[in-house]
Amino acid sequence: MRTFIALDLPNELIEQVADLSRQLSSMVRGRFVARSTYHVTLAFLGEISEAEARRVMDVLDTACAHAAAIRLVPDGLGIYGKPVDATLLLKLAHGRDLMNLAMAVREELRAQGVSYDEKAFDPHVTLARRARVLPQALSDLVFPAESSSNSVTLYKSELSQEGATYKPLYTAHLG
Ligand code: 3AM
Repeated sequence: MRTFIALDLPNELIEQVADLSRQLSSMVRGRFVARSTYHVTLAFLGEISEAEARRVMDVLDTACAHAAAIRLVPDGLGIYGKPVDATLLLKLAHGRDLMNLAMAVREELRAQGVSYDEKAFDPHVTLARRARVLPQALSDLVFPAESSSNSVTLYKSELSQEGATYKPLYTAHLG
């Protein structure tokens, strides 16, 4: 199964990100993602076996055992890729607790021998894919307020013609 580990967004932040997304959708062409899929990826694992998935559940328990709720502080828009065909992101500030949690999850994955994509952690919420982003077209945006996440989830990602659907397999609570 194709999997990743992500911080979940609290409802008030989901509402505000959806509102930002609505504002952007009148300024940017692209495939805006469904609000039900908003998350902050901490580690992308790719294909793992059932046995590895069970070890990842232990990873979440260990990494989250002593962690408090994590502050999520919006920090403007960003893109991956070329502006004419980009992934459009809500960037998040690199707060100490957030960075430490991602590091703890990744360290624990290594300790359990589960491999993951080792690109540096860059906290964000994906808003749209295949987006054509012309910065001069963006104006007067209302950004989400800071908020806190209380849980980390192992997700299974199923790809189809309509895009990816994410199914929670296991959640560990923070705080
Ligand atoms: O948090 P976001 O939406 O940026 O881009 C994919 C998504 O991240 C990322 O994993 C999350 C759930 O699909 N992803 C997909 N394939 C990936 C890969 N090969 C990947 N991240 C790193 N390497």
